[in-house]
Amino acid sequence: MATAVAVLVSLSYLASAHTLLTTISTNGKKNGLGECIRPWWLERNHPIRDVKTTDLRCRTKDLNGSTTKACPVAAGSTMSIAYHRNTRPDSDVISQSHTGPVMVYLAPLASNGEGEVWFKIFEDGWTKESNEWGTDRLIKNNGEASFTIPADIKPGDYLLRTEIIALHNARTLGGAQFYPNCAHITVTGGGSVVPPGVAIPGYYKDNDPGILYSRKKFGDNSKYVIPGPPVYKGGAGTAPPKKPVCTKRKARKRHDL
Ligand SMILES: [Cu+2]
Repeated sequence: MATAVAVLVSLSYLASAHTLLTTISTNGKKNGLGECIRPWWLERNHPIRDVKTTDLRCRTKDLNGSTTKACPVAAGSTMSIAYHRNTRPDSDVISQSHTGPVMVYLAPLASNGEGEVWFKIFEDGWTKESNEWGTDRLIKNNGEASFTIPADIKPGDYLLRTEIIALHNARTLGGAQFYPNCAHITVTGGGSVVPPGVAIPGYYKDNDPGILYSRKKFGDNSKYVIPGPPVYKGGAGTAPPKKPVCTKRKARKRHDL
């Protein structure tokens, strides 16, 4: 009997050990709970486990975004997101067992996230110096992660897709837990760049080295590969890396470009 109770208690603990995007802070202001965020699932904080489902996109019941408003953000500015286990004000962030990377993507809102439209603007995996995962830092920062909106992207409305991948069961196929959510932002200022994107779902495979992964709970995870494309490194008015083009004048001096 005592054992059965203990099992029930631990099961309910596990069931509530998930997480969701609760707030975003934009232009120096912390928005309200759920403001500019696509409404959560009825199950709210439950993870996605299938990389092929369209729920991997936004984990929302508002599939076309019609009920979600957009928060303005200046291109080149720093904004932040916050994840919590639930929507209560005293909620913690995520179970400490749920270690893994934290990522942020953008896609033009007009695409509704469909097609090869998602480009990554932030990722935080494992760091050797501190032996910490992105989720460890999230827990230390009360659920918050900060990043910069690229300075050179085209202004307009975007879907901001946030994602945590919890790796505690990722050693088996289909064991990784995905915690995506989407917010709507209006990027002001900016430039004219529309960075190349990838499809979500589509780009992630269930046997990607960052998705099917035997996490070392204590020790070196430096071989871990964060899923998805490389982070778009525009920003600060600089153009994305291009093949150097030799003009006639430059070519004489630096034809080895
Ligand atoms: Cu969980």
